[in-house]
Amino acid sequence: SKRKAMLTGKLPIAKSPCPSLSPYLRGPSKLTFRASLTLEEVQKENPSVAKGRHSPKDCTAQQRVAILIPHRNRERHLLYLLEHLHPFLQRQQLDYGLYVIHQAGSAKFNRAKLLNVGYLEALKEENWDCFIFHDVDLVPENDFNIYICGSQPKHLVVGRNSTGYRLRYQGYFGGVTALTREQFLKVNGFSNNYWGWGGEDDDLRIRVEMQKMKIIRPSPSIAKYTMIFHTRDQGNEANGQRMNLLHQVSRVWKTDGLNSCSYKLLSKEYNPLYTNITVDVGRQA
Ligand code: UD2
Ligand code: MN
Repeated sequence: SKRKAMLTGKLPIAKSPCPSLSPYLRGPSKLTFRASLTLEEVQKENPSVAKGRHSPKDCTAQQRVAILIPHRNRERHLLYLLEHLHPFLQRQQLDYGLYVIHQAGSAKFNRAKLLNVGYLEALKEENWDCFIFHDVDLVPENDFNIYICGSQPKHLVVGRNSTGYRLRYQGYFGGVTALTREQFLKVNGFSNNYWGWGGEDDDLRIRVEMQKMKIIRPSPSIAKYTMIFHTRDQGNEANGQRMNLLHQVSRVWKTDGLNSCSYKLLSKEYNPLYTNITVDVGRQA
């Protein structure tokens, strides 16, 4: 192909690494969510995204980043997230892929297990360096909040509109987090045993701390999100077991996680703006 390139006069030019700070960043933005928005419109606005993936044209990104979004019955939120996240990630000059992990059926929702599935399935396609575990309803407000991984696990949501942009509590690790492939493997991923709302994020924090890793956060002025308004979903009622489970982390983490994540893959669809993985994660024993 080198020969062919010479014949056609197009010399293959080695891309240089992307700059440490993208020149396309804009800073804070006021987000809007238009009721009449359609998927077709968002697709039109992102012609260079295919199968949910995109990489910078004229430089080589430092990391390959997979964005994993747990999902069921939040189509509207997903649409708004796609609308805002794709241009945001492109302005950051990332080499990224977006995965939606959709829980089939009506059993209790299991956010953590869906994210384990996302990690395992995404790695079958590409050796991603970095994973962003991302709620469907959180839209980043400032593109200086860079979606790449660091030497320590990162928590990217310091504040959001609904909590006055303050950290909810010390050690809070919910919403959007960034761990390298190795960091996530080291903690054996999330627990698979949190059915319904709450606790799974604290469980991951405990796993991270047990490995003597330290959670880092961007500055509060940057790590800001808008959470699209919602009430508690049907099928995601608060998990009454969560305190008990949190007391057992140090005992069970080695055998409850990525290495014990069993599921039935029902379908994998390549949409223009994301890969959709529909999975049967079972139900609470
Ligand atoms: C908080 C955390 C979230 C998680 C949750 C407890 C923040 C900003 N987020 O979110 O990360 O720890 O508490 O489990 O603190 N989902 C669906 N369909 C459903 C139910 C949930 O798609 O029927 C997904 C969706 O991606 C959603 C996420 O799960 O954003 C978390 O659920 P939530 O938004 O109802 O919980 P919330 O806002 O309290
Ligand atoms: Mn939410």
